[in-house]
Amino acid sequence: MHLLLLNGPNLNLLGQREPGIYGHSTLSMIEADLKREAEAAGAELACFQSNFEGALVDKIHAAIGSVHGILINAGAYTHSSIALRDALAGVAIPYVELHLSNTHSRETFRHHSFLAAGAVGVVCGFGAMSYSLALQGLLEHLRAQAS
Ligand code: CA2
Repeated sequence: MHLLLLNGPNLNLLGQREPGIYGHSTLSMIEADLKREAEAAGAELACFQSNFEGALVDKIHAAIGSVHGILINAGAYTHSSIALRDALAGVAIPYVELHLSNTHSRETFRHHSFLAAGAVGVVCGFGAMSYSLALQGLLEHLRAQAS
């Protein structure tokens, strides 16, 4: 089973700024932990972060035919990007949307997600653990689909 973790703009700064909101873990730490967790569950996880919307769209397109499921923290693009929504709908690969923070307890502009409607599920508010919970949810969904 091949999975892809996508992280959007500014998430490369994790662990270096605003630890009160986003925690102390760096993105590399989160990615390494999640790769181990995926491997233990018999899956392989590739990771990609970009601050560019088009680069994320290209990565989603490149997943056609080789990736079974996507985990995505699109950062601020969650609340603005019809391009990412269309790309995810276009490739028709099951995906889970996730966020470190509880976007619903923050500014109102973070309450709407352009990606949530097409997602298998959405996880938010558990810090770095959101990644792990999203992985578990995606694996469970893919296993149920396969059986
Ligand atoms: O809570 C999340 O995971 C978010 O996707 C993070 C985005 C924000 O725009 C979303 O509303 C919710 C922001 C990522 C910014 O990451 C930083 C990390 C450290 C320091 C500064 C920014």
